Amino acid sequence: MSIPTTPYDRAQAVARALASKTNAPNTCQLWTRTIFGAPSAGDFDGDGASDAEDGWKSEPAKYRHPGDRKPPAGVPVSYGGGSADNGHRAVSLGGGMIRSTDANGSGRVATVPLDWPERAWGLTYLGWSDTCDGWLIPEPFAPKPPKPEPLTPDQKAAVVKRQARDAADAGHPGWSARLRAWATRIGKRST
Ligand SMILES: [Ca+2]
Repeated sequence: MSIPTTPYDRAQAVARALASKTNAPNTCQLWTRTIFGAPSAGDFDGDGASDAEDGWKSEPAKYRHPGDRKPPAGVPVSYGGGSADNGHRAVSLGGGMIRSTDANGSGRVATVPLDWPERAWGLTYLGWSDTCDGWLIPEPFAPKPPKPEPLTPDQKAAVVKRQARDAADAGHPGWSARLRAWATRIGKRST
């Protein structure tokens, strides 16, 4: 079974979160899902409010990491509770830091520690998820070192011929002759 993926991967989400400086007050869930390009979770739990707690509850159980205080960079972190029981959502930057709405005063996005919403707002950390509102956040592809192209028989033969010349120059005629014979055998493989 495959699930939809968000248009922004974890690395892009971090960059987008860092670039965001202001927010409409009290729109943490909207801000967070916009960072990932994820859809609305709506009033998932049916309590009459569409808020951050709906976002957390909408994440598939297998993609939730309840209580894990070491979220990777570029995933949503969720908090429960608060005066209106709306909870809170923010974007993990890794290293125990998050990018959060209203964290530098109302309407101002700021980088704060993971437990800041708990200490400042009395919320309870719920965990992080690989998904945002049910959409999987892709991990960026790690750059792979380019694979060297295999040498053709002609190229291999040229390398061995060069070694044969070097051996001759170094005063090893017997070894040079063996290398030349080897180069000839390799060269015959080319088509
Ligand atoms: Ca709700």
